[in-house]
Amino acid sequence: MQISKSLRRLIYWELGIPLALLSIGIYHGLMQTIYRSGVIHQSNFAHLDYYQGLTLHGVINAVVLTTFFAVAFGHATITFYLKKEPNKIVAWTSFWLMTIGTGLAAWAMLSGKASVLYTFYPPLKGHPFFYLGAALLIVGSWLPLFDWARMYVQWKKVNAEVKTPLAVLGTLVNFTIWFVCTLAVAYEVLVLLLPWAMGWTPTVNVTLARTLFWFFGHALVYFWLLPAYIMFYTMLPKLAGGKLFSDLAGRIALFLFLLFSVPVGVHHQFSDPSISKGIKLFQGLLTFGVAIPSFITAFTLAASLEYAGRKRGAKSLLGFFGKLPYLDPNRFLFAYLIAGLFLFIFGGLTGLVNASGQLNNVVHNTAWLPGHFHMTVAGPVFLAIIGMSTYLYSKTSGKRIFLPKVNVIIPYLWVIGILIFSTGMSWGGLIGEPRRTNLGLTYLNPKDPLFTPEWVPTTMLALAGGIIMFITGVLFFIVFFGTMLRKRVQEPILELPVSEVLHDEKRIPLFDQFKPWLVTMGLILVLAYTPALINAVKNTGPGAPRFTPDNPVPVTTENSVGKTVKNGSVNTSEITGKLVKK
Ligand code: HEM
Ligand SMILES: [Cu+2]
Repeated sequence: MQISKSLRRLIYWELGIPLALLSIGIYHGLMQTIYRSGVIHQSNFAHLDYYQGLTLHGVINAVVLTTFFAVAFGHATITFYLKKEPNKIVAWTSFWLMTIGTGLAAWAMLSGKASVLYTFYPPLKGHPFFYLGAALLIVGSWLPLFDWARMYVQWKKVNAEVKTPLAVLGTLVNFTIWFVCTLAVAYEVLVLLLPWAMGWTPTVNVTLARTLFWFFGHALVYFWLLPAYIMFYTMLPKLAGGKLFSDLAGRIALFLFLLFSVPVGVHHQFSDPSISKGIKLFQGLLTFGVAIPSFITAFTLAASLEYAGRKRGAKSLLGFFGKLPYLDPNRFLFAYLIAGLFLFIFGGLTGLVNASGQLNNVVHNTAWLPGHFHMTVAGPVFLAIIGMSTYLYSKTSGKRIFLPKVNVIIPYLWVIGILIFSTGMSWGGLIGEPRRTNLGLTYLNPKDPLFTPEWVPTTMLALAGGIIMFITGVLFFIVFFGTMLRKRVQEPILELPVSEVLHDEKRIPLFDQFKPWLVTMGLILVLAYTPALINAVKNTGPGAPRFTPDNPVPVTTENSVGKTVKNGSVNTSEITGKLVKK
């Protein structure tokens, strides 16, 4: 379909800005593997410190890129399926809020004032602009939901008996999850962290902050993932040359995500002492609930691919795998999606280890974790994002892809890089190699008494994988930005691959309306989170003063020195004496 120039521009910027920033993210990815393997024994390189780089890496790759993309892709799917464009004032306001927020946070990180990692746990304190930037990015990403919901209600009035297109359902489910979960992090940032970072409140309740963060943080991973799921259900079967096996399966999976995405965040806090065992067990069980939509998806997609392969002449039981268009430059999106799905098998399996209370003790805070999530967020999520960005850009600009044959092998190179990288990280994790640690300074420095030779092969493997990933990342930039520099040769249009459905079940009202699901979502949330939050408020230890990453002594301001801080919390002046640091 034809779309207005304004919407086209919006989509270009929302894809282009985070992809340009991604160059910083990918650079630091490579650097981390270099520091960690002991190739260098420095705390910083090119004026950027390890933790500053790690913060930039996590925030840009996992938060900025994913959020901008979800919004751009949401505009594209809603416009394409509802055949109507979103309100431009809302869409551009959202864009500017996200961009200004990203700019503020980027300034804080690049100037070294917010090396607090993308989880920004207190008592580490970042510059107030970091928190403000994050809040603006989030609020900006909320706005389109209200406009899309309005468009959907109008569409439904005219099409009451028509099933809501799966992609529209997915986008609305995703942004509903996003809206609900970000309320918690907005509260954390605006009520707990900002006043504390400004020095207005002397201490902060660390457990409460962490609990609110993970209320958001786990749902965040589904917010990353659902755009990829939308592509898997509504595009992959078509790209493979077949049909979606069941439309209803997709609907059920999406609604189950609405129920299970948020009330499981405590599985990131299995080691937090203030939260009681019962809540950990309950949320741990709910976590396994997410396995249901995942298996529904795995079987539905496998059946859809089998159908495609058999249509192309496959005969034997698994012969269909050999008949799929893996290297067709005209269907390069297939390559990105199938490569991501392949990585996701390992991402899912390692995730089951993390989610199991006892096993989690073995891998907690080890390199196993980044080994796992580079096969999820840097796997299917990342590949779907970069593949779809190239696709959407090329269609809506009317430009041909630069180096199409390179484009179609990028996802496979990435898979090779990740598999080597994650093998090194996971193996290292199992023999105690910590995450979030610049190992080259000590553990992988032969001159240091802490030198740990067992971690030489594991970190070297991660380095080898990191180099391949970095080179693949550079190839992607050449293809994407090379395409941008080309001349328009076709009519610019908005077009998405649309899969027909093999079993197009008749409309079941329960699976075509939001209300019952939203109510159930609210109920499970209250059940799962009321006790967790009560624990966090009741079992709070001493409130934590502010620390910066470079100093074991808390930051304190002129006027809090010598004054006793509020009830039960530490007296920062006792610890610091007269030391004053701003
Ligand atoms: C060249 C490609 C990449 C390399 C070599 C790489 C490498 C690494 C390494 C070694 C770590 C762990 C550092 C530590 O814990 O000390 C890490 C963390 C992380 N990476 Fe990557 N990565 C790459 C791409 C990506 C992508 C594409 C994403 C997401 C879309 C991503 C998301 C993350 C996140 C969220 C963390 C955790 C940060 C933290 O612990 O605060 N990475 N990466
Ligand atoms: Cu989680």
